[in-house]
Amino acid sequence: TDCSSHTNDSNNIKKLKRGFAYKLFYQQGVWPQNASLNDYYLAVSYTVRDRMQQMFLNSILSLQKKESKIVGYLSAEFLMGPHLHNNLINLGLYDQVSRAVEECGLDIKQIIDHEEEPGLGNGGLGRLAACYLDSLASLQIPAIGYGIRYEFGMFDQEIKNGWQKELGDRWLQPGNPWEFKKADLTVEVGARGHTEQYTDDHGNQRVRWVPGGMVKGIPYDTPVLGYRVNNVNLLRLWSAEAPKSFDFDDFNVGDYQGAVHEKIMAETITKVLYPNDEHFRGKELRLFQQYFFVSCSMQDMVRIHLFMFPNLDNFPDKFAVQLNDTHPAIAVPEFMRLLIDVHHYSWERAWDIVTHTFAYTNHTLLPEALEKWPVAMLGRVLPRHLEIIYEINSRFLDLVRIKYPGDVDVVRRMSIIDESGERYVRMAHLACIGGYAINGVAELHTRLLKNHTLTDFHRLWPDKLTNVTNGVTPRRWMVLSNPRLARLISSAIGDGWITNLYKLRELEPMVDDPVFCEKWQQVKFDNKQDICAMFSCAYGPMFNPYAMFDVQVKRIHEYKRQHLNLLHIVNLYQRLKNNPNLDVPPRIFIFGGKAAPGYTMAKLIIKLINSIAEVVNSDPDVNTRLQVLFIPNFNVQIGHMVYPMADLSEQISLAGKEASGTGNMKFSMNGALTIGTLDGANVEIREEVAPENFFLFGMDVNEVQELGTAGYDPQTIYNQNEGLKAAINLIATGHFSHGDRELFRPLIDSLLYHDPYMVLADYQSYVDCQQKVGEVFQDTRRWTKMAILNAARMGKFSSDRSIADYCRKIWKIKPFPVELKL
Ligand code: 26M
Repeated sequence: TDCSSHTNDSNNIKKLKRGFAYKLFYQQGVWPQNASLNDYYLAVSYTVRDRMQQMFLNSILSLQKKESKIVGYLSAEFLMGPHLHNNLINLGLYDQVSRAVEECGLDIKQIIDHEEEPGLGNGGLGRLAACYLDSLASLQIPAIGYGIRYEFGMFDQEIKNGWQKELGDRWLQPGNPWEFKKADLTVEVGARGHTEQYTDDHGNQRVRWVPGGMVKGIPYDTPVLGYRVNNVNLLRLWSAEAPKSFDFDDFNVGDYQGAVHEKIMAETITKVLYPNDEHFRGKELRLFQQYFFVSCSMQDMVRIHLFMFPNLDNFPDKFAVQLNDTHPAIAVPEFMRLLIDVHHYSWERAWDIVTHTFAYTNHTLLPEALEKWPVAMLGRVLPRHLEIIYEINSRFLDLVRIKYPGDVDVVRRMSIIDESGERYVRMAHLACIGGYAINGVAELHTRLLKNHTLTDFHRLWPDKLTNVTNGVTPRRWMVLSNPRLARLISSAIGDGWITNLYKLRELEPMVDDPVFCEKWQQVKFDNKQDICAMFSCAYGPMFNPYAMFDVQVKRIHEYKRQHLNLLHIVNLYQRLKNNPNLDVPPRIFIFGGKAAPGYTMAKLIIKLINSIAEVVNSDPDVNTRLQVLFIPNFNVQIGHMVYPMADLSEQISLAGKEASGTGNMKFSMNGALTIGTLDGANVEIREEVAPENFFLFGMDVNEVQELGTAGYDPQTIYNQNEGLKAAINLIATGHFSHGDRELFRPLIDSLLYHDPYMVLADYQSYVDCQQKVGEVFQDTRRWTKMAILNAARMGKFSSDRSIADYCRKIWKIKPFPVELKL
């Protein structure tokens, strides 16, 4: 380092230390010598936040001046993960803050790890929203993420006696230094009541909604940094409050209980995240949660627009509003209501604005996950919106009838209202009709949308449905979580890959450099040792970093087939027991993931993982070569440790069920090889890395379909496959449940008599493929080459590429660099 940057550094470190002391004294109210770790965490975070603030206000200022188009990303979930470390990296302040903290006698890692992560999402969909915010800012696209400030995010998972226990996530308890409450931007949201016609001052017939109650929506803003750019975007999360905090009128007339009750009801709205993904339950509070944050957000965008323009005519030129699945789809009738009832647009002009504003991303094909609200419930909670939905539907079906004269079936199929039994509002149809674009999240997924789930809409509007393959941010999922690998890569090819992941291709020639390969192995080994050290506290020094780390982390779901993984483990266990000389490399099977609290089968799968672990890990005949570990409470923070240490990534869903997957990308970027089916983005990953660098098994979508049509009988497979039969029998006869034959019966019976996700059909192909995986792993040079090529070819799966696709294909927005004027 040259002399001047050195003095700058030490100057800055001095300033940072002064900042910490100032924050400790004035913000936390403690002397440094009495400060707790939490005090220090807050003081460091506030100091970092101050540095962001200049950039943030500056970004808003230049936005207002240039009147650029803005993305409004509407999502019920943002699974951001810890902020401090990410902000330090994006600001380029990690080293300086680390040294400043060290000079205060502390360890930056300790402070970073102290952060209670904002887990405001279930899994894939919520984490995708967070990666997209990172890329939007890094690509200098003005954007606001709109969502819900859940007081309790995703529950914390504990394992007790092998079972999942849920604990409330009190993430706000220690204080959240990253958010700003914006009380002056409070909005009001109505609920229930009725609609009425009236004549306005100009003699026009109008409709208005007379809500039965009101709640206030209060925005909390979290600045979102880009990587080494001056742009700062915004995550704006809404919190519900009662309109009057203490109603003295009611108090005086004696209804004290009533007044307090109303306040409590209002604050229930944003109390807790619903922890079930991929499964729809028609809960009224959930419907109102969705409406609440959508109404707040649409009102907010309208306010911002009218601050700059005289009316809403040009709204679609200034805002692109993305619906992250159908959870915010009520935005379509809400914006219609605002335009017609509040801003007095005609239906036709309002519809033109609305249908040029929204675009909808579909994240699932599972029928049980598609949102459909009972008409009666929607009409009770949102009477005006139901009227508007009926009118949208009636006009839409007129169009369908003109397009397909005489075809009554297509009208039934495409209607927003499902009338096959109890009447429901199909939110996916509303989103398709109310926007200008629809997209799937991987090529295969989009193809299936076109040919099955949304085929009628695709036929009606062939240009509306497009693909944008998901991606993940290499800042968090490589630079932050795998510093050893990031350093090795940068030393070989420079650091341009961090903002242009395609540059990783320059690593390809390195596979022939033995020194580089050895360093690559060393990085993986060190990462594995880290996690061994971490778990030696809980389990003793039992985990062997020389073993293959075979990892499946994701929500527990039958369609993701954690139990297929388990059947292979039991089979391997039996083979090792029968043949102590079996030539297989030592393996640690690692699982992690949460089950929805009401999903009994998923919870039973967790119990089975832990039961198998208990038996296998304590059996000296096998435990030098086979171990099983369930990592409790898998979340973003634990993901930072897990993806970098994996040798093998398990992506084994039944073909056609996983829309994309994003964990698959995180693993490959960190040099894991994939064993996987032709599902979701696996297909594209395999295409990129080349088939010889991907362990493929199982049926493809067509074969799954054919087997389904031909009539699938799992029992035949069971009877014809000795290894499979033995594995299932071992579980069924209580080998892993202290002789209890009932415990796992529901799981066994489901496999034998229904097997909806065709676990048995793919079993042999999976076991054969795992055999090959073991053989290749024993050839370290070959494995390492394959791993390097995997990472080197991950360019496509940066969320920067995804966001660039959205900008070009859907939003029609160009980057908008912000200059820093001090
Ligand atoms: C719905 C209603 C009530 C309560 C919760 C929900 C709900 C919440 C989250 C439903 C689905 C939710 O998430 C679905 C999800 O995460 N889908 C995943 O999206 C990823 C990003 O596109 C894909 O990579 C995964 O394949 C897909 O499963």
